[in-house]
Amino acid sequence: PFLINVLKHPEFSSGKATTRFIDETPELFEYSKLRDRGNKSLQYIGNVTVNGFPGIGKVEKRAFKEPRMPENLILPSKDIVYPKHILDKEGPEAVSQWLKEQNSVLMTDTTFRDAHQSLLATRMRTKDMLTIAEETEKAIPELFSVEMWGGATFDVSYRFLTEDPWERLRKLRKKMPNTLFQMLFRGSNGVGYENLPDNVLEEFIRLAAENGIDVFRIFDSLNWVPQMEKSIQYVRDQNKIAEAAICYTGDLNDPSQTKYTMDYYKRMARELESLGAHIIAIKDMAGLLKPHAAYRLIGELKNTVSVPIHLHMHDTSGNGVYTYGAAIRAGVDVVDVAQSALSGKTSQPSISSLYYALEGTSHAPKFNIKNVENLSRYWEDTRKFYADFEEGMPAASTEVYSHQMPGGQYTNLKQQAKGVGLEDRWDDIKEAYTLVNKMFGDIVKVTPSSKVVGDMALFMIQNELTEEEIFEKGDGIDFPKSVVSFFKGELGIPEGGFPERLQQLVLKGEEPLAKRPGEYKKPLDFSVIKAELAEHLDREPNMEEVISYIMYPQVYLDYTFFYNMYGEVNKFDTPTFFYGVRMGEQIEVRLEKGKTLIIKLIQIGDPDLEGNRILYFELNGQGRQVEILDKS
Ligand code: 3PY
Ligand code: ZN
Repeated sequence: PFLINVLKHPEFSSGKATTRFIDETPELFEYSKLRDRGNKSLQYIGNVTVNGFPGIGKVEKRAFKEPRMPENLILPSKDIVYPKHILDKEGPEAVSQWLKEQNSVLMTDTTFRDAHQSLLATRMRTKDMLTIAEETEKAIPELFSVEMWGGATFDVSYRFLTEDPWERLRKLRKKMPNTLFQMLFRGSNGVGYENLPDNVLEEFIRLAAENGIDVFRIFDSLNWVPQMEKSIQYVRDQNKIAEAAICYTGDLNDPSQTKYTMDYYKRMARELESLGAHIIAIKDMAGLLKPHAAYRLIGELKNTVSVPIHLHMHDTSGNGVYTYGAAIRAGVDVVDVAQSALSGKTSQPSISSLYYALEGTSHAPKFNIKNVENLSRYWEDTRKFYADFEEGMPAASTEVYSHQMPGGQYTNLKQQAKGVGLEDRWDDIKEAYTLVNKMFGDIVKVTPSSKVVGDMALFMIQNELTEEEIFEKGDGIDFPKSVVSFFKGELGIPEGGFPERLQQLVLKGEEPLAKRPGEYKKPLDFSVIKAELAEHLDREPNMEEVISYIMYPQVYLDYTFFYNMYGEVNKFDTPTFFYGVRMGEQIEVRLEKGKTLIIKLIQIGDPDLEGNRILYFELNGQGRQVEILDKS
């Protein structure tokens, strides 16, 4: 391509070029770079057009309309208090204090994280968030925070979206400078599924804070406080808000409950407060907290600790707004909600439903509801781009009170089941999930412990194993890797310990860990890993890249490979990213200011003997061909 640029350059073709022509004409490199970017884009678009997108497969691209942007927003008044400003000026304790002084209930908007993790298998792209980011801050400046990072989004960005999650954070931060950014942090598992050395946790938290995270919701998947202690300290060291979460499970109203009792939650809240939590969260990841239980729990916690209480729940059962109402009457300080068009079912309750439910009461939120409704139209339209990831439940279902599956796991486990050809056995899988929880001694189920239960349930269905058979033939059974790791104590220790007989069958003589898993892990030498990654990348990586590589080595390398092959696929509009282009369709890709690719598909050739097809495009008015292997 470089030579072609030289030949085409007007100065060259006019015959006036000297030997120093190439050195003195840097725009040739620009042409060649742009040409390369164009080629990569055509390769990507050609490939999804012919072969489809992973998880969707090859489907005809539908006609999508441009999402409606909010109109006539009422802008924030001058005297609005942004908790972000309090944090930046006065520190996290001042935010805690401020929260407690508020009469109206505050809200965290989860649309950018948990809502799409729970409804759309975490596939929301940064581009679709950036489009609405400024408007969100303008429309609802009264929010406590926006949850937009962590949980499964980190892994999924790299693995399925070919996006850098750090870039998502930085770009959103720029567009929403006055909003507290909140992330979900899996305690000693960081944003992964396995225990990390303490110095990795510390470095991750430092980088997350530096790139823009203000509130870290820290939980442990077994509610084991020793697994949360370090993370709380590291967040405090950064002068950011350490929100320590207690995962809610079981049913506080059930008189036969002996494990997850009021005393249990109060004891844990006290411990977390004494470790320096600025806020205590009740994290009801499955949506099991019933209204009356919420009223009792929040009331008791408010009398037990002096820090504010933040309630998170999923609306799976359909009782979410009722539960929030009860919690708000009991004095909860903040609740998690999602924009209406991405709320309900396995996601959070709707911000606007809750608004109207509280209207006229002393706790009513202060935001402008028309603004909120206006914003939701954007999400109504944008959600359609992701229709093929809507694997969730069609309507609210009270079955969740039995299977207790977290909202964030529902769509993902369904995808996992589909991956092993078990999508028709979904009802059996849910039943097996309930059974496995009982066999494991009734544990807290949230990433990664929920994944262990899910893996075991899939394993039992796949191998047609009953509970009795597990106990009879357990010695000869090769249990899934995550199950072995769990019984070894690599995720910590569940309340009440492990069920002994099953532990023996799974471990087959191996000794479980006697201490916190992190105690066995030596600090990683970042310079060694940096050098190793530099070899792979052929350049010096930054610390964000090093940390990503530590947490997800293969996923990260695959991402860089894919990125080198296809370039900035994050610049494509979402329908093009998932479905490619239709014959004759013209799309625009704005690479940067003044550099736009205009792409039109002209023709798809028949496959040759190896299955390769030639696709004919117009790229900025010029004919281009790419060869794509048809994998069908
Ligand atoms: C996650 O860890 O990703 C969760 O959403 C847990 O609820
Ligand atoms: Zn959640």
